[in-house]
Amino acid sequence: MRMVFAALMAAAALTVGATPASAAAAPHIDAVVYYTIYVKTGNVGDAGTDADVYIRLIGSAGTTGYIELDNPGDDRKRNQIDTYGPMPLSDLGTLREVRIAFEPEGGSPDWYLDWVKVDSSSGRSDLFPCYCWISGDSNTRIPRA
Ligand SMILES: [Ca+2]
Ligand SMILES: [Ca+2]
Repeated sequence: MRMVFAALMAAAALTVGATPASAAAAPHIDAVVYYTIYVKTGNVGDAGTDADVYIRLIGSAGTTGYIELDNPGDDRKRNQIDTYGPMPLSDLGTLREVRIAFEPEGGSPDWYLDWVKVDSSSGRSDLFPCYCWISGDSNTRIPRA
């Protein structure tokens, strides 16, 4: 497992090094990357929710805490895409997965999540497909496509 991990890290380093935006950037220490998170609620009956939702981004170079996904107005209505950010974070490297922490609220709290997409100012766009119901006090792991 260690060797596999080392190989993945080496591949990630090569990928980062080959990215024009990264090559053009000044010193990489304390580099800030802006992340935009898109969340698509499914188009099936009762897909929407008033639950509290938090996301954690897990990358090869860092992991965030749980970030609340709450815009002004009604989030996570049926067939709606909610956009959060852009938010400045330290560079997470290659995103591996996201975690969705869920706290039920309101009527019909179960949520049908189609997918999460994360774009970054370093030029990456990563998709995390779920196509699943999220319910109860839960923490759901969604690997990158
Ligand atoms: Ca619902
Ligand atoms: Ca809201």
